[in-house]
Amino acid sequence: MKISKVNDHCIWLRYGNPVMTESLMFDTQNIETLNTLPVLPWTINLTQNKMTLAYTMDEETKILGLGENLRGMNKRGGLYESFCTDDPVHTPDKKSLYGAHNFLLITGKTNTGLFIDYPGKITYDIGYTLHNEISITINDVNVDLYVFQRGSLKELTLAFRSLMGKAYAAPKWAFGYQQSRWSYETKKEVDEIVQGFEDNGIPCDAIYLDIDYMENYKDFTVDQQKFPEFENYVKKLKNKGIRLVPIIDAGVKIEPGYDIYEEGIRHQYFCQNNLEEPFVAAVWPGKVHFPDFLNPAARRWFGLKYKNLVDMGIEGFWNDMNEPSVFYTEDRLQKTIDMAKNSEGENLDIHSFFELTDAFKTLFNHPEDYQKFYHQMAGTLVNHKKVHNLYGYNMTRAAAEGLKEIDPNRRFLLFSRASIVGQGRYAGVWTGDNHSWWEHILLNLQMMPAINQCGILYTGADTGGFSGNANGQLLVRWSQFSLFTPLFRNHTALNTRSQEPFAFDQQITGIMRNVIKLRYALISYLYSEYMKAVTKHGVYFMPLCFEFEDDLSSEVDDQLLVGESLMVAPVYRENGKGRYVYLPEDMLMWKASTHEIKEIQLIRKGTHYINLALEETPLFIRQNRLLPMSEPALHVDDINLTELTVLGFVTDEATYVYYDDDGVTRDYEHGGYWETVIRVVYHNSQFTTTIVHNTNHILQKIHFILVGPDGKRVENQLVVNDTSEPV
Ligand code: MIG
Repeated sequence: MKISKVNDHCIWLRYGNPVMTESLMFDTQNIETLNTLPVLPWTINLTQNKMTLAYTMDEETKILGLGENLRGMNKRGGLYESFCTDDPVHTPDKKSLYGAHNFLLITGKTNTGLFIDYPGKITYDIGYTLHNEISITINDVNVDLYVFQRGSLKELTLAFRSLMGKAYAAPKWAFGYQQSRWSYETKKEVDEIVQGFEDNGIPCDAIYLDIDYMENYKDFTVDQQKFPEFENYVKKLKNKGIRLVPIIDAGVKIEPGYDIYEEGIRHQYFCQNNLEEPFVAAVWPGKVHFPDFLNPAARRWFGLKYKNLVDMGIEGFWNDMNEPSVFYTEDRLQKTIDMAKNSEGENLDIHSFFELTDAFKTLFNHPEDYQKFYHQMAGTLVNHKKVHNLYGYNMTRAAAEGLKEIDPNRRFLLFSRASIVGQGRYAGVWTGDNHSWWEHILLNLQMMPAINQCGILYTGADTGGFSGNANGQLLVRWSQFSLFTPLFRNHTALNTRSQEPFAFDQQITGIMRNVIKLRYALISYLYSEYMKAVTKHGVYFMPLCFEFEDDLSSEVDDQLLVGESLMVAPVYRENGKGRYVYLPEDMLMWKASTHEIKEIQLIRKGTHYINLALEETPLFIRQNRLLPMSEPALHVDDINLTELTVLGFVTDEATYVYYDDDGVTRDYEHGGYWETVIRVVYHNSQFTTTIVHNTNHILQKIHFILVGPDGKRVENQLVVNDTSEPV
C-alpha cells in the first residue's frame, strides 16, 4: 500500500494496482509520501480478492453523499450499489440509478469524508443490516481510497472538489427554459411547440430532439423526411432564439453501408466479445455495437462525429443509454425463446411459471451480459464488468473532447445520463427516467447537492416527470423547484400526457408563464453563482448543514441553499397550500407570484408554517446577502443586462460579487469575465450602497430593494461608473 498526504484534509491510500479512472486530476508530483498509516475512522479489511471497509456510527451520525441515488439526503438505513443502471422505476427499494458517485460525508463529533476511486461495482450497507454500522464491499483489492478529515462538511467537500479539475461551464443560453418530449418527431411538431411558446408569451431557449429525428436510430444522421433541409431549419429556429438539442445514443446500429458502423469495424473501435469479434447487443435500432470509449482512439473518432451536427448549426447534445443500457443479447434472447417454446402446452406451476416470466423480465440489462464484452485499455483487454462505471463517462468525454476540437472556443451544452466522479469536467447530467410523482420532486431536490459534491454542477431532472401523466399542479410545483436548477428542462416519455407549460388549462398556462419568467429574472444570479462554482471549485447547491451548524439544519432534507444568497423550500405535496419551513436565521421571504418584487416579509429564525398558493414560489434571502435580478425576456440572449435589481436583507453589511461573461466562449478561462462587487451597509437605520469594484462595462444602473432589521422596505438607485472607485 502507498500512503500519501494530498493536502491538509486528504490522505490517499493506494492498494495494489488500480485501474486508472482519471476521476481525479491533481498534481501527484508534489505530494508527500507517508511511511505510516495515520489513524483512520475506517477499519479496512483485505482478503485475497475483496476489500471491506467498516465504520461505526453513533446515534447522531448522518451520512450524506452518494451523488445521484435514492432515498433521503441522509443515506443511513439503506443499501446502495455503485453500478450505473438504467432502471426507470425510481422507488426507495432500488439500489442504484444512472450514476456511480462513490463519495460519502459522515457527520459526527469529527466529520469525515471518503471517496473510493474504483470503476466496478461497490456495495454500501449504511446502517441497514446493523443500525450503527457502515459496511462497504468491493470485490477487488486494487483500489484508491481518499479519506477526508479535519474540517466542516463544506470544507471537506471543497477539498474533494479541488482534486477534480475545473468543472464544465454550460453556455448561458442553457440556463434558459428548455422543452423536451419523446418525441417531437417532425419539423411540423417542433413548429407547433415553438408556436405554443410564442402564442402564450412563455420564454424558451431550447427544444429537444429525441431518438425519432434520426434515420432508423442511427447516431449522427437526420431523417430527411421528418426534418427536410435540417441545416436551414436549425438556423431559422436560432433566429427565433430557439436551439435544437439532439440526443446521441451509445449503441451504433449494425448496418452495412452506414459509415459509422463501417469505420468502427474497420478500425476495431467497438467493444469485443471473448472471441475478439465486435460484441453484439440490442438497443433502439435492434442490433448494435458499442463504441469502445475506453480506448482513446475510438473516443476521438466518435467525438469528432458530433461535427456532422455541429456543421448544421447544433450547439447542444444529450448523451443517452450510456450505462450502457442493453435490451438483450442474442444468446440470452434465444435461450429465453427456447424456454417459452418448451413451456408450450405444459402445466406451469408456481415455479415454472415465474421462471418463464422472470426470464423475459430480466432480459433487459442482465448482469451477466455485462461480463460478455471487453475494452482495450492500454493495450490489454479488460472485461467490461470491472470497469462498467467508466463507460458513460468516457462517452461524454469523447463528446466534450470532440466538440473542443471541432470548435475550440465555443461552449456547447452537453449532458449525460450515466456518470462518475470527474465527469463534471466535461459535462452535466440529468437524473434520468423519473415519474410524474410528487415524491420525485423531493427526490430531485435531495439528489442535487449530492451530485454537486461530486463535481457535477450542471444538473436537473425531467421536470413534470418522465413516465406517467402529470397534472397542471404537479408541473407548477415541480417547476417552482426546477427554476433553481441549472438544467431546467421539461421532458416526458412516449405515450404520456402532454405537459408543456401551455398543455393544461388557461390558469395553469398563466401560472407557468410567471414561473418561467421568474427563472429568467433570476438567471443573472443563478448564472453568476454557477460560474463562481465553476471557477472556484465550489458547489452551487448545498444542504443547510453546510452553512448552519445547529441540529435542525442537519435534520432538514427538503430545503436547499442555492448559491450564497438563497434558500429554497418548494411545495411537493399534492393539493398542498403551504408547508413548514425551517429558518436557521432571520431571512427575507419573497412569495413570488410574478418576477415583480411585491410580497416580501422579514421572517424570524425558527420553524414556520408558510401558506403558499399554487402561483406562489417561495424564496428566502439570507441575512446580509444580496440577490441580483434582471428583467425577464423571451430568450436568454435578449435579457437586458444594462440594469439590475438587487434585493437584499441587510442588518449589518452585505457584499455580492456579481459575475458575468459573454456566455458562449471559453474566454472566461483566461480572464475574459466581468465582476461587479456590490456592497450594502446598514448603519443608523440607513443604507449605503456602493460599487466597490467593477469590470462589467454593460451594467449601467442598479435598482436596490432593501429590507433592514426593522423589516422596512427601502428603494434606491445607483448609477454604475465603469471605474473601480467607490460611487
Ligand atoms: O429508455 O430516447 O432517459 O430521456 O426520452 C428510453 C428515449 C430511452 C431514455 C432517456 C429518455 C429518452 C428515452 N431514452
